Amino acid sequence: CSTKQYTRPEVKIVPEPAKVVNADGVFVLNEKTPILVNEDNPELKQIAGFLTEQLSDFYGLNTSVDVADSPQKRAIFIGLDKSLNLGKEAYNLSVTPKQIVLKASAPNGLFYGVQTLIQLLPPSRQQLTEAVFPAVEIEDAPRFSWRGMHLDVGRHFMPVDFVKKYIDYIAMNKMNVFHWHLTEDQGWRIEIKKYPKLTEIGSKRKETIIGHAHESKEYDGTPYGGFYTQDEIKDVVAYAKARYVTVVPEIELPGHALAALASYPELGCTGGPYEVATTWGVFDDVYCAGKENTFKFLEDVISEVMPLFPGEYFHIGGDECPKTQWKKCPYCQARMKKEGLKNEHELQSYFVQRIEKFLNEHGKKMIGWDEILEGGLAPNATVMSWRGEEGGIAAAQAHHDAVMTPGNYCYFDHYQADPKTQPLAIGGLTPLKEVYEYEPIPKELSAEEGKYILGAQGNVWTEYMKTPERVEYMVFPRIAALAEVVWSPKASRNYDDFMSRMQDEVKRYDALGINYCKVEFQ
Ligand code: NAG
Repeated sequence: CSTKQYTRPEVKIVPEPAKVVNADGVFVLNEKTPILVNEDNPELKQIAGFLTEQLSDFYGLNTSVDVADSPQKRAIFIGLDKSLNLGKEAYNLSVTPKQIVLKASAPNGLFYGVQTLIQLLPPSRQQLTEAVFPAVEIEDAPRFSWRGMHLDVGRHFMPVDFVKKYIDYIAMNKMNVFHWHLTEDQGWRIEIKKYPKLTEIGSKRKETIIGHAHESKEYDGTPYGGFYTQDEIKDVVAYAKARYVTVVPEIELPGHALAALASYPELGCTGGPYEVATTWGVFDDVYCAGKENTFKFLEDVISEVMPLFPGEYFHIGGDECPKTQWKKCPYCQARMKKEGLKNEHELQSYFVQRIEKFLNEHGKKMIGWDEILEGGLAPNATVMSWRGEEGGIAAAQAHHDAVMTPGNYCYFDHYQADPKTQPLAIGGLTPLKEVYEYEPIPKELSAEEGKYILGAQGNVWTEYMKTPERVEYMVFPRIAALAEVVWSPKASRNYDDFMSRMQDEVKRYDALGINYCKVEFQ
């Protein structure tokens, strides 16, 4: 059998690693090949487990994980090596005909190395007695630290099983943030024990608009609802942690709050009654900025939410808060007078700064949509720039961190091809190539200011995505383009090369049963 000839498979990794040096030959794995970790600890074994799982699930190859101090011949060695001094998410991978050695200074890097190893194998499911890895030397590390995907579960609720799949998708693209948009006008989706009506009332709407909200007057007459218990949230957060994904919760304030107001009408300026929204858009009724009760409520809610999410960031929304009610509200006007606030933008800023202070006191960093710049930015806030890049530019110039999510490039609720050929979406047009060509550091910024850009994120608003299948369709393959934008070196960006690697990646989507948009792959 030593004379057996193997063809070396091509290396096609998405996102493209920082440095790839191809070599001759292959490493051949069979069921006897040891998969070794250098420490007898559950975390390393779990990381190796993602490889053994893939081997058995895709190719029917049953391998097992053992412990060994150093690399060995005819084995895959996964070694944590702090003395390497690599960045937390970096890894070095060496595949030679003799052995495979994966090393990193932190488990995060090893996890990404395993993702790369998986991509060296055939993209389709097939029964194998041997798996063939191409010989290659890879040194890899991400360009940005915030590589995010957002999911709006307010407009349409997504079941826990799918949320976990979504986290898998984030991880396989070497992304590391899941921004979970948990509250909306159309539904409050997280159990809060102190305020049970938030889910009893706020998680349900009596019906939903049919078709496009701009032109339709027709409703489906069907009650709709759903929420996550705190136990489910913990389960999802643990699932994400094992995949090196940080979950950033978003509790929206002061706007997009109708579901909360329907549950506790005293939190609005007029006292209601309010109804959980049944159509999409921006609504005038928002939290009252004058009443102390509003702050008491929000601090209570935040106090319950914070311990569920161990990550350092807490997203407070902050977008699209009409000032209509505040202008008429005696409580809001009294607050403005007392605090010496010149206008309602400053009142919003007061609101957000109070919440930031509370979060900071509890060890959390606040992040919000770029409207939090209006009326004065909270002292430590990170800005998520969605109305173009201006918010991110302003934040970075003021030496605040920013995450770029400009609509033109990062809104995956936009059409990805000619709308006439596509199922109904909100509007816009953001084809795969456009996402790929996005540059997160705006040219307006100096090199120093550019350092405040933490990364970028794809946003998935679900007004027009009722099911997980639709979410997948809007997300794939655009997530791969964004992953490369935030992971790979700027200089290696090349759309044709990306598309040639994607030919294999979409086979992987097929094997995983992912419902992706095929327009670029026919
Ligand atoms: C904006 C809203 C969002 C909506 C989306 C649709 C942000 C920060 N706010 O109008 O609630 O679902 O765009 O593209 O995006």
